[in-house]
Amino acid sequence: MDLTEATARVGVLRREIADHDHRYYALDAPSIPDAEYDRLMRELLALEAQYPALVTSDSPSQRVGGAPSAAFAPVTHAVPMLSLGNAFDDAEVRDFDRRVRGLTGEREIDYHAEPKFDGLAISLLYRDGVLVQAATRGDGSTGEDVTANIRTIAAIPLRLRNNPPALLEARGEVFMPRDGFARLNARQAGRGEKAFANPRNAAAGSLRQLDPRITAQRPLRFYCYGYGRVDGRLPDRHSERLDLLHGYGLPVCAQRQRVTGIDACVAYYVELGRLRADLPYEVDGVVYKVDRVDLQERLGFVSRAPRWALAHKFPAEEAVTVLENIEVQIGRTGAVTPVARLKPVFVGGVTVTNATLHNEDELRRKDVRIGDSVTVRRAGDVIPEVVGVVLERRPVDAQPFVMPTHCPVCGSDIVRVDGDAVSRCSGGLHCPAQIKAGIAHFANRRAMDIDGLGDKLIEQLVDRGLVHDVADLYQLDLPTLTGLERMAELSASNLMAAIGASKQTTLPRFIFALGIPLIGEEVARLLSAEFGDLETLLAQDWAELHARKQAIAKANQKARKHNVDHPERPALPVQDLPLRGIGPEITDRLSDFAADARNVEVIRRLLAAGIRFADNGAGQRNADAGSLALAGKTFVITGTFSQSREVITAALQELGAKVTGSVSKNTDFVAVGDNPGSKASKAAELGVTTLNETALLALLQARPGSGS
Ligand code: 5U1
Repeated sequence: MDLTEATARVGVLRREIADHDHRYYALDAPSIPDAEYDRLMRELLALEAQYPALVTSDSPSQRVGGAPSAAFAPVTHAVPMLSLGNAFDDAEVRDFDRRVRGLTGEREIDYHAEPKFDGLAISLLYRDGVLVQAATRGDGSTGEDVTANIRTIAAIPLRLRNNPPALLEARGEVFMPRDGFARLNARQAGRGEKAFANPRNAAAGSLRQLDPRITAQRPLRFYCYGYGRVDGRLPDRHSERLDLLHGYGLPVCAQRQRVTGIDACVAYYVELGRLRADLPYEVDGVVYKVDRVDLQERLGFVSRAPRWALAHKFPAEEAVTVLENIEVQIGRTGAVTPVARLKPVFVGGVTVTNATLHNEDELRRKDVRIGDSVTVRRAGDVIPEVVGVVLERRPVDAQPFVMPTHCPVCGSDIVRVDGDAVSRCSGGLHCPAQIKAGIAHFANRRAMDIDGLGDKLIEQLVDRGLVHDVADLYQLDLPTLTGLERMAELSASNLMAAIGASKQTTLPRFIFALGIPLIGEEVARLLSAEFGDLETLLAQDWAELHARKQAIAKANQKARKHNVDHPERPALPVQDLPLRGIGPEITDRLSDFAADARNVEVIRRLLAAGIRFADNGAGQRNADAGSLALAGKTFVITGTFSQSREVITAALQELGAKVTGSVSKNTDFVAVGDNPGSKASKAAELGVTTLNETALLALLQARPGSGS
């Protein structure tokens, strides 16, 4: 291609890439697959490498980040960047509305309600539609020039569209979405670098990099929520002004809403609070703005905050408190989880007194000691966790934790088998803690779904000797239940109905409910699809099956070699490789389970109680699978780890991840152990995030309920 053709082609590619960025980030409506986008970008990069004179500063190729600088230059804001007054309850919100109505003389106010993103305020200056300067808020009058870093954020257009005014200063928030934050921290751990405490810190740290090439690798996003200087006429309402900015190509959050009156504001707040944990990014509240700009102008400002806007804050998701003690909890498979007993602290909307420390290694890594001040996090419905220690507040007599040698519930030895990430109580079904946890797992929403059978009730049922195993649940009657503490007649009959309803289930749910180690929901689905019914599954001769599997794999390998050598007469592959995705560790656990007469007897009693399977669930995805921590993520495993590949696969699948055999652009993570194969280099080539063993375990253990 000669220079003239290359110039034309580069122009086309830049427009196409900018269009796709706009569709993806501003319209939330991508129109091509990632691989096709990457192909366009690679073509542009190749042409620019061939003809360096064609490189321009607004080329999408320049998002990779330029040379590092020594410092950030100060930038004076022509229009000060204001802060917001806060409200923490409804009464303060209603006071605000009363003030607004009083000062404007309006009977009712139209507000614009928006999520308050937990990131960093940024000003973007566009001249003739081209991004020329980006600055942080700083003290509101003077910020720092972060143009080089901001230019690396693909969500921020380098050039506006649709005839923007000659000068336009857009304002908004740069933030890091939750999934990108998790990936970044896994990568940090993999490199032995410090993890970021939360997405806000990660976003701030990423923007304050002197080397834009580092910022370029950070998954930052941007939403525009306002403006500073704008030459030219603007609509009369804030909501319409944001529509206009959106039309110029700036991403504006779709969750915003124009509402009338303060009751509608509060309803918006309640609804966003409900959605909060499921949003792809963190929000710390809602911002209400008077929508009519003439009223905004009449209201003006007081001490650097507008009288026409208010931040209605959500309860904080993190708080600092004192860790008063560390005790251990025993899970259904005997896993010992250290639990922090905390000085009560209000966090994430509830008072928290306990938080998980995950396991002994995690506790050591964070160097948590009794007496420390710790940061506790509770987001959404997840189990509160200790995020880290506030070292500056460590008292001199802070005590390191010593792992008990015996189970605090049944007195059996606590053992840690080589290669196991956790210590376990060796008491098995003699340990009441394991029995209770097993029953709670059985009753879980994703297993037999027995509504109303909570931990306190299970505790009473086991401690009073009314239930020894899960089959006993189906022998309970109404008089027994009403005789329990805090059990009214209505709750008892509801529970009886829930137990009755649980008898009609599916085979995957039932297999999962049995709580066999390593058998998560995904493996349970594979097993039911493979074997079709429980009897066949339990009657398997696993050793024979493995031998068959190996023989088939060998025959197929031979056939592949034959096909290469003799393409003219290819051999047919041996079909029907049994036990796909299920290897010897899982089947060992299954055969151990099936070999234990007590388990067979429990199953017999469960079936005798009337448990029936509607279908084998083959090909059916669990309705709740999407809510799992790694749902939708694809992993590839290469190399050797301290735990077998199968154990790792099962743990990933239990969190909703898919584990595949080859690396592609669609792979989210490649777990790289010792002596990795070509998959590791393929990951590097495609820019897929890699995780070493520490990072992988951190990812698995950061999830409540994993590893137990
Ligand atoms: N969504 C949103 N966040 N936020 C932060 N809007 C918004 N507006 C702000 C700030 C500081 O300030 C203007 C009201 C001045």
